[in-house]
Order: sequence, then C-alpha cells, then structure tokens
Amino acid sequence: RYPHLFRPLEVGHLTLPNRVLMGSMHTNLEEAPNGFARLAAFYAERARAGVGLIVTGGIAPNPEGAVFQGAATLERAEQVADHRSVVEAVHAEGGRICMQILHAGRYAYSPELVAPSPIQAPINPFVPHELSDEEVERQIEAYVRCASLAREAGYDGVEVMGSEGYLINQFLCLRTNHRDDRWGGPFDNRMRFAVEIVSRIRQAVGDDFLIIFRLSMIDLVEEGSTWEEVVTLGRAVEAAGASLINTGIGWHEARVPTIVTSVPRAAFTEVTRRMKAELAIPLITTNRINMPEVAERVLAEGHADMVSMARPFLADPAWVAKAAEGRDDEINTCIACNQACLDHTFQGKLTSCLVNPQACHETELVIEAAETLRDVAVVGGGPAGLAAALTAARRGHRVVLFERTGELGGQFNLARKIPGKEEFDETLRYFKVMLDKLGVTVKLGVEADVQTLRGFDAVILASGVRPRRLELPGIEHPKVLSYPMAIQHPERVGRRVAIIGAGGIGFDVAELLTHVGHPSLDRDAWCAEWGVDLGVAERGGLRPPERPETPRQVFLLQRKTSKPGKGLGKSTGWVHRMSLRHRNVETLAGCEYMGIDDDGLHIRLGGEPRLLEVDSVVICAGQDPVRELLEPLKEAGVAVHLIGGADEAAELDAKRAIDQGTRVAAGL
Ligand code: FMN
Repeated sequence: RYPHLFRPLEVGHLTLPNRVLMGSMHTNLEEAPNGFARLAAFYAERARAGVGLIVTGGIAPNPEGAVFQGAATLERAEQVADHRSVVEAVHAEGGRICMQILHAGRYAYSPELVAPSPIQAPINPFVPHELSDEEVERQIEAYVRCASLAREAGYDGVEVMGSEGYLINQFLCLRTNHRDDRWGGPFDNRMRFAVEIVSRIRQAVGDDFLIIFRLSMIDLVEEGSTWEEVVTLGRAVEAAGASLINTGIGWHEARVPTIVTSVPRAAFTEVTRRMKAELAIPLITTNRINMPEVAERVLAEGHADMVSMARPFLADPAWVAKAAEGRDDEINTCIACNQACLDHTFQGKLTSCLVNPQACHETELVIEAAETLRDVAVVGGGPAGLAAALTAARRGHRVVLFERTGELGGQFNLARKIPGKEEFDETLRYFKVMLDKLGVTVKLGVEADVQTLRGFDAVILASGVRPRRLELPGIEHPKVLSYPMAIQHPERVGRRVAIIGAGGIGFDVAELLTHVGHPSLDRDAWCAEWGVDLGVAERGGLRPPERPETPRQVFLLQRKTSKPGKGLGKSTGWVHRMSLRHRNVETLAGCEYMGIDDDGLHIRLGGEPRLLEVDSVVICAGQDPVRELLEPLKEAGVAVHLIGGADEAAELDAKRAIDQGTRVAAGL
C-alpha cells in the first residue's frame, strides 16, 4: 500500500527491508538498574514488528561527553556485554540496530564539561573548559574507540551525533567556536573535528559497518551554519566514509519549536530534499512524521530516502506492521505532547509515552490474557475510561463502557479543539477503532447507576471532572463562561476577554481565542510566525518572524505571583508562552479578583484596584472530581476502582489518567 515506504534500501553491506528508521531516543533506561535488559525488550518489540533500522539513544564516548554526570558511556571493554545483550535481542527478531555516539560538549549537565571555546550555553549553568589541541585529539580518539567497541558488541553500525547543538555542532559554528588553531577560524578548520571523526572511525571499523552522520541541516540559532557550509560538510562526511546522512533540526537552545505538537507534520523535510541534490549516499529525514501517509508522501515527493520516527515508536511499537498490513486506523499515533518522554528525561525519570504507558516499561507493565474472564463495566469515556476499557478488552474481559454524553473522549474532546493540539483527534480515533475491534459494548448517552452496575464483576469508575465554581460577586453575569463552554462555543466569547486561571487550560483557552486558523496545519504560516526559512538563506535558517493576526485582546490572569505557565511542561511551556506573546496576550500574576459587572472584571493588582474592560470572562480555575457513584457502589458491595480525574482532579492529567486506567485493567 505504501510502495515507497516498503521499498528495500541497499546501504553499505546491508539491505534494509523498508525505509523506516526508529530515531534515537535516550530513555534513561541506559542508566537504570537492569536497564539493558529492559532496553533489549524495548527494542526487540519494535524489531519484531518490522522496523527497518533502529538507532539507540545517545551513548557518550567518555565521561565528559555524557549528557549528565553518570550517563551511559561506552569506553571500556567490560561495558560491551550489556550492549551485546541489546543487539542480540534485536537480531533475534530479524532487526538491525546502530548505536548512537553522542558527545554533549557544552550541553553536558556536569562541571566536567568541555567545548571548543569556553562559552556557556544559555540552557546550562556550567561553563565549559576549552579543549587544548591535544584534548581535541583525545575526544576524537574516544569517538573511534567507542565505535570500535560498538562493533565488538555486534551493532550493525553507529550514528555519529553531529547536530542539535552538541559537541560536533559546537565545533562547526562561529556561535560556539572562537578558536584560531586548526580546529577554528575558516570553515575548513571548523569542520575538521567532524570529518576526522568519521574518517578515523571508518578506518577503524572497516567497510561492513554502517556510519550514519546526523547532520544539522538548519541550526535555527544566530551564527549557525550557512547552507553552503552544511553542504560542504555533508560532502566531506560522505567522502570520509559515512554510509547514510540523517537530518538534525535546530539546536536545543533554539527559540524555535522543532518537535512539539504545534509543529506541523513533516515541517522540516524540505531541508533534507535540498540536500538530496548534493549527495550520493541515502538521506534520512525527521521530525513530526507520525503516520504512514505522511511518511509515504515525504518519500514519494523525493524529500529523502528514509524517514526517521522516534516518538512514534514510543506510542506504537507495531507501527510498521500495522502500516504494512493496511491497519493504519489501529496505529496509536504520537501526538508529540512530550509529557511522558522528553519531560520525563529532563526530570531524570524513565521515558515513557502518554498514549502508551507500556513504552520503556515492557517488562513491568505486561498486558496478558486474563485467566478468568470477567464482566467489566467502565463508567466514563474520557482518557482514563478509554484506556481501562481497551486494556480490559485486550485481556479478553467482556467490557461495557458507559458514557453519559453522546460522544467518547471526555476532556480530549476539548483538547482537540485547541489550535496546535489537532493530534488529539488521532488518539480518539485510535481508541474508538480499537474498542470496536475488541468488541467493547459502548453505551453512549447512558448515565450508569448502581442498579445498572450491580451485575458486573468489576466496575471501573472514570467519571471525570467538572469545572470548579468560583465564588465571586457577579459570577452569574452573562459575560461569564466556563472553559468547556468557551472551547465548544468560541463564537460566544467577545472581543476583549479575561481568562481567570493561567494553568494548562487557561493557556489552551488563550491559544484558542487568539488564533486565526490552524498554523499547525499550514507549514508556511507556521514558518512565518516562528521566523523559519527552510531555504536557509541566512545563517541558521532564521528570518524575521511575522506576528500573526489575532481576533481578540486577551488577559490571562492568575492569583499566584509565580511566573504564569510555570507548571507547564519543560519542553513545551516556553512554546506556549511565546505563542501567546506573539498574539499580544497580557499575562497578569498576583491578581485578586473583586467582581464582575457590566463594566468588566474588577481586580486588585499589587493592592491597586484595576478594571479590565472586557466583554467576556472565562473561568479556568480548576476542576473537581465527579464521583458521586463511588460510595453507593461500595455500599452495594460492588468491586469498584476509581481512576483518572474522578480519582485526582487537581491537575487535569491525561498521562496519569491513561497510565492509571491501563494499570488498573492490567491487574483485573
Ligand atoms: N536525538 C538524538 O540524536 N539523540 C538522543 O539521545 C535523543 N534522545 C531523545 C530522547 C527523547 C525522550 C526524545 C523524545 C527525543 C530524543 N532525541 C534524541 C530526538 C529524536 O531523535 C528526534 O529527533 C525527535 O524526537 C523528533 O522526531 P520525532 O518527531 O519522530 O519524535
């Protein structure tokens, strides 16, 4: 069905069965107790479902190159056995796997960090040590030794991480390389480090070993590479013995989002297409490719020879098999939320996936056929209830799902209306398709009561939340709307708006009310807003951003004095804050709400009274659990499990809801 996606690719000594690369993700299993056994299970499951080639998460060639102190390295012979166990598990499934060598340079979160020049990264509190010429040589030797050890472990190749602002990128760009020796100055000198690494690895490993070079094709930072420099490096790396070139998009310190959900699908593949004309070896493209038709289109239009997908393999290990068998509608799509992958990594937790809590927990969260088949009722069709129903049904239980309203989805039905969160549609599609295929009886528009639920062996109560009422003079004024009302009926919201509550929902409502159209579905509009030039006419591919038009003036208010949006995800919060700034949303912290009347919203700010002359006030002041059925069910002797927002409404959290729903049903 996808002729380009499933065309074999000859590369180096290998024939890969398809054009799908599982992109590199450091999961933190690399450092966990028993982590390599868990990694072996993680990768083997993806290999079993047919992914063409896997690249591991970044492994440092030496301690100073590790992303954080104590992060995994491969530098000594005794470390090989762990890696061999991963390789053998993948090979046993017929898969292929390369190990990524990543030296963090000035991004290393450790006082031992090194870089071409002693220039601190804006995202790191540590100042790097400037490498001497001899120390540069030692870094190169570490790469080579690491690659040789990877070969000894049985890997099919290595990927040399040359992008995202890590050490190799730091040598390449004037932004971070102020040297005047043979490693700095003119571009030929600045690229020497990268080229030496590739050519000396090739000499050390021989011909029957892949070398992928991840090349930063658009840096998205000031003083990044010019397009000519990127092409020059690509050619030099090819000549030095690289087998494939992968694409890197943006440095970590870039103020342009590159992977969050509001980035259009396949937004950046155009830069890989431009490189294709310059090189003979196969090119891999990347970022926000998450469904087979997107991947197929990218390949069919000649943007690349292979597509990399990283997070989509957290969301669904069987992505390739499902695409191959025409079961696209069964794919659990990556919604690029980052909530359980990248944000976990930053917090030192294990990577997982909001839509698939089994990711990186393959050996621990096992969903097996149930020994005793039971009649299970799930009350509530939001994320928690959907996950519970799906998991129970996968185990063979007979499941009835009761949903009070006329449609499944719960709070996801609100989330999917927010510009930049269109991907939530896919999650709902996935659940609906799977419930149907697994034979779950879905009763829409049915308010379950004790009587209805009495006959079931187990009841999972996932009845969700209701918006919290705010006690405030004038709260009954017609200009006041609840957040569900504002999201479902934005046409009822006036031109000047105050949003009370700057948590995740307040931010979402602000996005909805200030957007025109859906820039996430329109690559050119999105690039214009964020100042991205896919033609890379200037260094780094930046151009002056164009401010989007906005239909409303919005004030986003919070009682707390902390920075609004502080509670948003580390990898996504800054994007939301910038997006609202692009739309002139005024955020006010430390507000005391006095009342609402015809004139607007009266507040006190720093003790001073102020009137916000607004036509509408939207309340996003939290939510309360809906669990009135809990006690009556218990009294009736029904075995009941409380999950999702009905259990814990404080922070609306789909990650927790899906995880909890899955785990409860896995244990029934
Ligand atoms: N890229 C690397 O080159 N090396 C890494 O070690 C690495 N670790 C990652 C860890 C996580 C949890 C995530 C989400 C991404 C990581 N990436 C890493 C970036 C991915 O390879 C990829 O470029 C990015 O996720 C965008 O692709 P996607 O939309 O297919 O996920």
